[in-house]
Amino acid sequence: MDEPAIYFCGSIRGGRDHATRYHDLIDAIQTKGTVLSEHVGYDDIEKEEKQRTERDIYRRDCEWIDDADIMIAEVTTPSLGVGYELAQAQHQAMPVLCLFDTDGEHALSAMVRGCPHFTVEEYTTIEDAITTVHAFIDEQV
Ligand code: 6K6
Repeated sequence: MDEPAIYFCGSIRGGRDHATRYHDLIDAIQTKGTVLSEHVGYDDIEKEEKQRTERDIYRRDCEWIDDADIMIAEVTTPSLGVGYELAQAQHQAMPVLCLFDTDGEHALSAMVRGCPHFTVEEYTTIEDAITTVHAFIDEQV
């Protein structure tokens, strides 16, 4: 695998408290591969995606997950959509890294932390998270 296609997951309707972090992680991931779901880090995702129906968003995101080689999810803010995407990746036997900030307000779901298919890594600084992400991608290529 030369230049992996990476699907990045982060909360949208679950809450945008960590949107800046998603943006920084996406930038860092782009040095190692192609991020299919760049929009997850946009400040104005609601405006960007206003023209699309929810069915269109669902279809497009599922197609991108089908095309992805690796999934990286920032799971600090609980999100139904991210949980759904993680299950899709497991179904496709795709490598999955979940990043969890230990300073967050919520405990991580046991369905994520307990899933043997997912690599769950805790972090406290964005620099640590980026180091973890780069090492995970290097292991897959
Ligand atoms: C319009 C208004 C608010 O959000 C929008 C556009 N919505 C979405 N656009 C693109 N991807 C989405 C959208 N909603 C959910 N997703 C996918 O689910 C992303 O890939 C995220 O990783 C995940 C977020 O799910 P929720 O449940 O937090 O929204």
